[in-house]
Amino acid sequence: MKKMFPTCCMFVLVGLFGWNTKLAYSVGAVQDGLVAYWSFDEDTVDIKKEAVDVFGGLVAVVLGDPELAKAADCKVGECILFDGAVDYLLVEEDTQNKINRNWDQITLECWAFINALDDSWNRIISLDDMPANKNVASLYYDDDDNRHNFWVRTPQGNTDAAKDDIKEDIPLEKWLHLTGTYDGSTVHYYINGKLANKYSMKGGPLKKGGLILGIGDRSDGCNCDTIQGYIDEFRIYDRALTAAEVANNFKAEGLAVHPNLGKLSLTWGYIRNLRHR
Ligand SMILES: [Ca+2]
Ligand SMILES: [Ca+2]
Ligand SMILES: [Ca+2]
Ligand SMILES: [Ca+2]
Repeated sequence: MKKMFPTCCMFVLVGLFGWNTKLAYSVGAVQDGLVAYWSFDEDTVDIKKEAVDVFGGLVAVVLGDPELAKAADCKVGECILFDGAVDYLLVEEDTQNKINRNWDQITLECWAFINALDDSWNRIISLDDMPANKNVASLYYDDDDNRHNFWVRTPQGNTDAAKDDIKEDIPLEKWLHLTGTYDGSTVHYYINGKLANKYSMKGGPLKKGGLILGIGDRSDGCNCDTIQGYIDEFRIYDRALTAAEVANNFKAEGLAVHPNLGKLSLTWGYIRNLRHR
């Protein structure tokens, strides 16, 4: 039987012990090495225009007509629904060079719910320098070749999809927590907090120069690698998270809450999610 924690009891507890006791239930995502975090919660998204990274303040411009999906259809608060035609988000404002920089190591992490397969090279997340195509780090799937993986290319080498990918279609219509890490020589690809794929790719750093971040398509918006589905809770780190950290983030809802630092919006977001259980 599923263990329930009724809303009424939660408020009694909050009343008795105050915020700090209740907040001890919250698992926060790792922040060491975090570069940007898009929660895609409604207070961070203007769906006709942009979605804001709540950690670092980067702005993802909205292209096409994706929808802001309601919390009941998402993983943590609200999320973005892409229909496979044109829709994607593009991080082009990068005056601090947080994205267009050398990446000795990298982690891409998000929740994804894929509604339907089509075509090839569908990019859930894609850090790339298209159309040069010399540097790529992408959580991707490919219906034509029945594959998915964390795919990496640097000037020194790239993932051999035929050899290194998971050789089956990405599972449909279920939430998947996807994490790809690359430390310059080895790629780890985790699904739902567990290692699903590991392979050697001795490519060294991704190189600065035209690196842009696409969410739901490759960065040049070819409309040939779009996805049909939802993306929630996207984080990018400048180091390879450990297996234990990935397992932690699989359980996390947002970042760790620090009530004394005044992050009240995260606090209320947490309460809202508890109510939905
Ligand atoms: Ca969300
Ligand atoms: Ca569309
Ligand atoms: Ca394609
Ligand atoms: Ca297929």
